[in-house]
Amino acid sequence: MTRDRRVFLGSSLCLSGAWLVGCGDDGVQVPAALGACAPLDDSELLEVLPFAGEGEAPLETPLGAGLDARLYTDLAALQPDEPRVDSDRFYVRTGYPDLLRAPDDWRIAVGGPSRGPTELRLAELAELVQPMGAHLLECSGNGAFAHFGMLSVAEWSGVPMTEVIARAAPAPGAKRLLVSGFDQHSQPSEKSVPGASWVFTLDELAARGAFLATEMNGAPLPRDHGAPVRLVMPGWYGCTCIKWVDELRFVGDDEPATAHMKEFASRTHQDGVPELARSYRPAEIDLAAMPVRLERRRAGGRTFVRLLGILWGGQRPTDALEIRFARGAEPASWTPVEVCPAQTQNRYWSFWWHRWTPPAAGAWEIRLRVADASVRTRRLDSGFYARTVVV
Ligand SMILES: Nc1nc2c(c(=O)[nH]1)N[C@H]1C(S)=C(S)[C@@H](COP(=O)(O)O)O[C@H]1N2
Ligand SMILES: [Mo]
Repeated sequence: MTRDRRVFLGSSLCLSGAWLVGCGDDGVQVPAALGACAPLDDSELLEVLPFAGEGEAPLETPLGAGLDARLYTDLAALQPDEPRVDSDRFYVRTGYPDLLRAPDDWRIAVGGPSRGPTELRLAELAELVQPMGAHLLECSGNGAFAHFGMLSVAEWSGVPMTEVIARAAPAPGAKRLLVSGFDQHSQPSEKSVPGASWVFTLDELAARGAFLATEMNGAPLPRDHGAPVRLVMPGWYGCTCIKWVDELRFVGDDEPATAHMKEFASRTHQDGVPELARSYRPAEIDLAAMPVRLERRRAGGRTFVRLLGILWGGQRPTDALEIRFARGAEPASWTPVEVCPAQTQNRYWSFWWHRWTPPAAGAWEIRLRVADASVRTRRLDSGFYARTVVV
């Protein structure tokens, strides 16, 4: 792990000496005085403990091609003072389509009942590009096989969908928009159906602050992340964040679900595979948390485990995070986890530390929960993000 990602500091970042002061709504809050939260004990690092039973997938290594291309972010390398992941470590799901010959003058076709143009030139949208802040993307197909590395945060610039839609000038009463991206690859996929498009309501796009991104971490969008233009739908799974966007179409209430929506129906927690787009629930990422790095440390002759973890997803911040360490079927209890600095946003992850002294040797399953029944945590509740360590 290098500290390369620090090169971003001071550019578009909003740094401040105090936790939550001096940042606009969209700024990245990097606590300059993280020491007030960081565990400043003078313990000695003995080893970084691996998570058990998560497979052998190599991290931060490009794998496969086309629709099967993957790169898994190494979450154990995260540093709490830098929420963003370098663009070349940001997870990839589907690589740049080898059949895409992107013209310099990229155009997005506009269809459906509209009073406006039949296409939007990216060049004309360029004047509307603005900083959009840090947002997290997670693949709905994330999992232990990838050490949960289909989850990353970047700082984005782009054009708010509300402004794009205004330019596209839909006929009055338009309610839904189909967003499609180029998705033709010469390599047949073993796992995925080609064709990437999702139907959103205009209200959802506006309420979530969706935008067409053209820049990531202060540079033009990298090829594998959708160059020259992709959708970012804050708070929704990555499968809705269409890359290489080449079509916007205003559609009616009876628009069928796309093949892409059907492919991702179960992973976005739909009931079955609905036939109509309007039957799909918002593909929201529920609040979730997991440890990302386990360090065995020693202080004053005693050893303990320090956990670094993340908290992400959900609609509003929580202060009700709890952790449980369970061995086999033995009874286990929940303990509060302090998120420090306190969670203030759900657009990207927050960090937490926890100190744990294993009471006995064995395989311990680590789970988190939110002790607040008003917060939906479907994946946490199902044990999806449970991780195991052998001590
Ligand atoms: N055109 C296109 N867009 C796409 C996909 C795709 O296969 N084709 N995959 C989606 C999925 S499943 C995810 S998780 C995100 C991944 O974005 P990233 O590779 O930039 O992390 O892109 C989405 N956009
Ligand atoms: Mo995904």
